[in-house]
Amino acid sequence: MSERIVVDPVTRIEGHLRIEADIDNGVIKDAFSSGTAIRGLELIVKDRDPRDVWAYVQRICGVCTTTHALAAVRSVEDALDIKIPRNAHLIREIMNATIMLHDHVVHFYHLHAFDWVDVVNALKADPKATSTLAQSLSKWPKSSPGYFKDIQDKVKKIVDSGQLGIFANGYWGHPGYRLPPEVNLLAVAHYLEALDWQKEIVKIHTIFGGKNPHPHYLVGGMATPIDINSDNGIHAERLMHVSQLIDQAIEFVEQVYLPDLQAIGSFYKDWTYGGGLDNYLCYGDFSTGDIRDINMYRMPRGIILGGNLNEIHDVNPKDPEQIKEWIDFSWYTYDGKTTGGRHPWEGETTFHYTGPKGRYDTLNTNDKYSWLKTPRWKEKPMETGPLARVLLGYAAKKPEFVQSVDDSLRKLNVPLTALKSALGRTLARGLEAQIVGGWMRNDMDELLKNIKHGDQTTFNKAKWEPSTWPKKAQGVGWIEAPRGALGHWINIENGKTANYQAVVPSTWNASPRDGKNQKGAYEAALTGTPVADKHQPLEILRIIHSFDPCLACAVHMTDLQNQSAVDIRIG
Ligand code: NFE
Ligand code: MG
Repeated sequence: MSERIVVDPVTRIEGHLRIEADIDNGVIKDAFSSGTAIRGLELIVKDRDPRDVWAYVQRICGVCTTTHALAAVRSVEDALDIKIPRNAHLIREIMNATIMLHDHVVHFYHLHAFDWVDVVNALKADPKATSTLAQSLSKWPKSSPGYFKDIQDKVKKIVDSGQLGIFANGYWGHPGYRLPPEVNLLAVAHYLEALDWQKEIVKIHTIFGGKNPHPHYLVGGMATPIDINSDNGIHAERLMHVSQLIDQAIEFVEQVYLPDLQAIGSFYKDWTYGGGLDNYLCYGDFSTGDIRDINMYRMPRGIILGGNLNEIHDVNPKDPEQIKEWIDFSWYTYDGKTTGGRHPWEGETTFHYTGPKGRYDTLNTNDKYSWLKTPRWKEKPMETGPLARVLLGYAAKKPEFVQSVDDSLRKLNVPLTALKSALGRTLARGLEAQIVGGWMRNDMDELLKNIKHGDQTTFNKAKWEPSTWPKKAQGVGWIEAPRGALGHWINIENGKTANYQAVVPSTWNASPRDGKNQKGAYEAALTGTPVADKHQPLEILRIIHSFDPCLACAVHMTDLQNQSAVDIRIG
């Protein structure tokens, strides 16, 4: 007899995620991922000016705070065949790289590390031994015994107060924690340092996009002008500031984040759970040429099926036979029907809530059970995100990916298959942060060179006026966001937005079953995992957090009549 356990809400994520898992003899036999709250913005942009859409849909999420705006401007520029100036392209690349690094570091330290790191156990560490360990791992200067003693005192004060504050509600002392006290203390110190670091790197957004969260974009380029001799816009001093911030960001990734991943990972090598589907999807991104030239992508593009790295299948978001969102287990209808799949250009956002009313124990997972739709590639479930990108980059034999993966696997002394796990996904995030950091440096150098040669252009106004547009147009804007492949599909009619659909990385990964009863990526990753203590399901958090869920992104639709659809109580 299996027993169903419920984790709701999953914390240290964005949005509302509920996991139900059937446990039999201490092992997860089946799992269900449900988005329990609705919000969002696909309907809001209907009939609006396509040039304004980015500003609305950017508000889908404040975590991947730049990605939806970028996907939106790309979708409109694709529909209207608008080319943007080189400088605007470079600035967008740098801004996308900025969110990638910011998000990965924040995810690791602030949202995920405590699934592996026991804060309370850090009190047992010897600060001197911690210092010796830190100096053996990296040349990062903050590593003296006194420094770690201070951190320990700080943590002790918090623990003694009985109010753990930011450390409250952890499963401290759980047998699943395996790090020696010194590694725990090192990670806690870097948790606190990363809090400071993350507020610095986002200044790149404030300089290029005016603010963060939600920096400004523009269809046809970027909104903030470059004028190196002025006091406004992007002048010389600000460009130097960006340059410095990029160097500092790369330094932190290389001297703190990556060594920590290696140090922590080495103690969990045999905890190999959380792999899952073995199908991986990437749209590709970070073009060194025009953004619609897929041959110039630095980030890989394609599909891996069944873990076969010897064959990469093409992915085309415009092909109606490739990408469809299914609703068989989602609280929606298509044209009055409760099942079926649609390509996003034909997509529809109509609610059909059939779940429990009021308080409930478990969901009826034999029927619709989530506000997320179910995206599938050729009717197959896919994992998207850092692990997908690193495996695709490896399969495509992109030198940076091959070198980075081989190096880190050698250091950990584990095979390539070890990447297909919760910890592998977490490591992949660090590896791509380093790779993307290098691209960001190159793009900034090219931008500085262009400006030095007198090119300050950031906006192409050739097709700004709707009178120059065709009566009907369709476009897709895709991007590799921190959590994976993101697509925005737009239909433009008579100068207005006729339909808009966003299919988001967390929608792929957190999706419920499809019409063929196939599991989504979270559900597959959980299945087969042993759970030591059903009252403290640390293993479930480890696996789910390794995807860095964002349910705000994944369920971006809203009830325009303000009707209550579901009652949620927390605590
Ligand atoms: Ni709200 Fe997002 C990212 C997007 S969702 S965080 O990354 O796009 O998966
Ligand atoms: Mg959507």
